[in-house]
Amino acid sequence: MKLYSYFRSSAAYRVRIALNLKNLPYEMASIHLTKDGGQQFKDDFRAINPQARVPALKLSGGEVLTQSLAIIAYLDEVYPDPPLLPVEALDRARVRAAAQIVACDIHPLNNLCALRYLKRELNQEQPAIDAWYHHWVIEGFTALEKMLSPGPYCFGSHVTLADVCLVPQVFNARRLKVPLDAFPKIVGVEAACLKLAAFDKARPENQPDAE
Ligand SMILES: N[C@@H](CCC(=O)N[C@@H](CS)C(=O)NCC(=O)O)C(=O)O
Repeated sequence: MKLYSYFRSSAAYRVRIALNLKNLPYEMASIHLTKDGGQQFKDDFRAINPQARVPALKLSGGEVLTQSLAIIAYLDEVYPDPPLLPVEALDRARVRAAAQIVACDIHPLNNLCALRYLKRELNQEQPAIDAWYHHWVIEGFTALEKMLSPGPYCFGSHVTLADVCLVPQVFNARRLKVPLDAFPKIVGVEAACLKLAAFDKARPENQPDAE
């Protein structure tokens, strides 16, 4: 398999974690999201993902999957060991809700293209953009902090999709200097996850394209 990734992309980070948890070997193609005006916009990458975003995962048969949650769901269905969702429907719904706070409610508002739009099209200054960024992380993390029952992972002693989504979002929050003192459970989950090789290997700073 070939993963189109960028070291700092938190959506690609999710997929790297899932691939590692499932012990699946993959090669990596780095798509630099800012160099040359953004390599994601080049025709050769648009041919792989018309949405011009990472991650994309090319399977050994040549099919390409996009959208991190869809890729991770595919991996979980085809390579079920270890599972990324609990057995019970109610528990699954809780895990998915936590994952979706990150993937649907925080990340899209703070994504590179959204921030670029605020700056270029809406002429916002950097302090306003930073305030926007912090606002959506804090709003989402405040809810998540109440929903998690760490032990030591988001929902107990098994890593789930919620952890796979949360750890990259915490990385982003730290990078943009969002204060995390109000979120001890989230910070604790991050610490527990990063002790696992699958998470550690997936960290942005451990990628071949890290800067
Ligand atoms: N919902 C998508 C988000 C993918 C996404 O937006 N990736 C970002 C990096 S984290 C990207 O490629 N951005 C390119 C851009 O903003 O131009 C997913 O989960 O895969």
